[in-house]
Amino acid sequence: MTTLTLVRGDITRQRADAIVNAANSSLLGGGGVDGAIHRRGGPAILQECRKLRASHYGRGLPTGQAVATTAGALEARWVIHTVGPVYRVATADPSLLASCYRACLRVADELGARTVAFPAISTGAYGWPMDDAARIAVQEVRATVTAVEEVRFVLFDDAAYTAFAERIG
Ligand code: AR6
Repeated sequence: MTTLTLVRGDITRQRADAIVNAANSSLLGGGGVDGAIHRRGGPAILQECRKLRASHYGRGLPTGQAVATTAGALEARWVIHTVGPVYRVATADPSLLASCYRACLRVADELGARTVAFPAISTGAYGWPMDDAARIAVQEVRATVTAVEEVRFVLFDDAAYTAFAERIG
């Protein structure tokens, strides 16, 4: 059974088997969570990302998919990179955001990870409304069959924490 837990904090400070990066399809870094992970984790992460681009993702990692690298200097064994959808009112597709959570848990199972820390994917630069993102995240994790024992949502501010807390109940 998977336990869902919540903490307010910085995902780069988490001790977990795997932490999830809200990346972009280039896998070459960016701002927000992505920037923080690469900064704190060091160059080993980017090095593996470049190799993955060369071997598998020349056209970029598609939205909703996930792939793992080393966690470099972070207190985790792996970083699982996923690409959330950009929120646009008329065309926002919740199934793509749900797919990020499912795909990360599938990769975690392949790795043998038992604890996985997630940020609130797509809710920063990609603009997804927090309440809706929390609903999708909690619903999808609960619906996914996985050997992961703890899914920890790591929320950066009070508003995000409250949104997730209301969904978890
Ligand atoms: N720990 C936990 N949560 C954080 C942290 C942190 N250190 N930093 C920010 N957040 P974002 P996205 C929260 O923008 O919306 C990047 O440039 C933040 O408050 O990191 O999926 C990528 O390269 C927000 O609630 O990810 C992509 O181009 C949430 O994490 C793009 O941004 C996600 O914000 C991805 O955008």
